[in-house]
Amino acid sequence: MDSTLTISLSLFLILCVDTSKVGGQKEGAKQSSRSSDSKAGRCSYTFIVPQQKLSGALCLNTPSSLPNGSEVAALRAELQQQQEQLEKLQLQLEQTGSLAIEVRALRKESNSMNSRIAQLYAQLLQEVIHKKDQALEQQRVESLLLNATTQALQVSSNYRELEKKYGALTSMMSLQNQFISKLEKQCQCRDSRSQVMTDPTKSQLNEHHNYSSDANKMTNDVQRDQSAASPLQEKTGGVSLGAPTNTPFVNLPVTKSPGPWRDCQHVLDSGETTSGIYLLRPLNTNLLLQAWCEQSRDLGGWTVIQRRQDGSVNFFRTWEQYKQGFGNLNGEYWLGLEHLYWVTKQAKYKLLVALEDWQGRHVFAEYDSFHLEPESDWYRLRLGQYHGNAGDSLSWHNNKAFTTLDRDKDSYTGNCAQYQKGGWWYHMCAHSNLNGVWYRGGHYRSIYQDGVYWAEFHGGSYSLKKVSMMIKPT
Ligand SMILES: [Ca+2]
Repeated sequence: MDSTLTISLSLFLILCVDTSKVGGQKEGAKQSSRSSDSKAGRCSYTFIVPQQKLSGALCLNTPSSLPNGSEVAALRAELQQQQEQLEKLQLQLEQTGSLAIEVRALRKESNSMNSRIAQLYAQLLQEVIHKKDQALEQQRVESLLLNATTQALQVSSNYRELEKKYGALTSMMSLQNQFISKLEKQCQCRDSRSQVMTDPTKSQLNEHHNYSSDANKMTNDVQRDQSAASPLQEKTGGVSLGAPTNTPFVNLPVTKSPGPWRDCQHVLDSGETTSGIYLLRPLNTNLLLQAWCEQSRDLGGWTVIQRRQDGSVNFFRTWEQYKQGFGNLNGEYWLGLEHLYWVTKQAKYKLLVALEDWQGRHVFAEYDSFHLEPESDWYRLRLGQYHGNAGDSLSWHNNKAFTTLDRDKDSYTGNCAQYQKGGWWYHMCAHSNLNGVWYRGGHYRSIYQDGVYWAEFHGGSYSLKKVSMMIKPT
C-alpha cells in the first residue's frame, strides 16, 4: 500500500518537473495545472491520484531542498568543526573529570591530613603537658638532691669536727695516762718506803692505791658510767700491777717458800694450792711480776692474764700500759704483754678463755697453744687449735699484731683500738674484744662495737658480765 502511494507521488512530481522545465523555472505545479487547458500546444498530463488516507511520514524531494556541494562542504566543515569542538569539550570534560577526581582525592587526603594533624597536635599537647610534669618532677628531685647534698655536707663537717674533738680527747687521754703512770710509780715508791716502816701483817696486805683519785676521775670517764665499782672500792683500790722492775713487790700471801715461781703451775707444783696472788719470775729473765693464780679450776695451775668482772678498771690504755700491765690483781687487770711474752717463751702453754653472761651461763674457749712474739713484732698472737663450747672468736685474730689507741698495727684503715676502746690483736677489726668497755646488763647501745664481747657467744653487741683469760703449760 505504502509502495503504491510512493510510486503515484513520484509520477506526479516528475510531471510537474517537466512542466516547470518548459514554462520556466519559477512556475509552480499549481500554476501549470491551471494553465494546461489555456495553453495549447504544450503537452501536459494530469494524473489523478486516488485520494488515500496517508499514514506515516511523507517525504518530499524538491530540487530547491537538495543541498548543493558548497553547502554540504560548509556543513561538513562546520560539522567537523563542531566535532572538533565536541572532542575538545570531551577532552576538557575528561580533563575536568580527572581533575575532579584528583580534587576529590586531594580533598580526601586533605581531610585525612587534617585529622592526622589534629591527632599530632593532640599528641604534641600531651607531650608538652608531660614534659611540663617531667620538668616539675625534675625540679623537685633536684631540690631534694640539693637538700640531701647540703645535709651530707653538714654531716661531713660535723663528722670532721667530731673527729678533731676525738683526736684532741685521745691525745689528752694519752697525756693523762702518762701522768697516771708517773703517779703510779710515785705511789709505789711511797708505798715501798712506808712498807719498810710499818708491820706488813697489819697493813692492807693486798691493797693499795693503784693511782690517785684525781687521775681516776680523769681517765675512767669511759668506764665510769658502766662501772659498778663503789667509791669505797675506788678509794681502797686493788693490788698494784707495777712494772716488773719496780721491786720490791708487796702484798704477797704467806707461802711456804718465798718464790718467785716460773708460773702458777710451778706454784701449784710447789704445794701452794690456794688461789691468790703470787710473785713470778719467768726463766732466763730478771723480770719479776705478780699474777693471780687460779688453783681450783681444771686441776689448777692457771696463770690469769686478763680479767673483767665489774667495770672498775679502764682498759682504754696506751701501748706502754698494755706492755707493762695494769689494774688490780684481785679484780680487773691485764698482766702485760712483755710479761706474757716471757712467760709463754719458757714452755708450751695453752690458753683458756672463761666467759659468763648476765644470766649466769658459763662457757669456755680453749686453745691448745698460745704464745706471743716479742715487742719488735708487736707482740703478735700465735694460737693453736680451738675447742670448747663458747665458739671460736679468737682464731680470726691469730697471727695478728697487738694494737692500742696510740699504736695502730691492725689491718683496718682506721685504728680499731680507738673504735673499740681497748687494746687487742685486731684484724679489721674484731670477732672478740675482751678489753672493751664493760657495759652493765648485756646488750648495750653504742655507736661502735666497743663492749666486752665474744661474737660467737651472744654476738658483738652483748657485753659479757665476767671474762677471764688464763694460761697453763701443756
Ligand atoms: Ca689501722
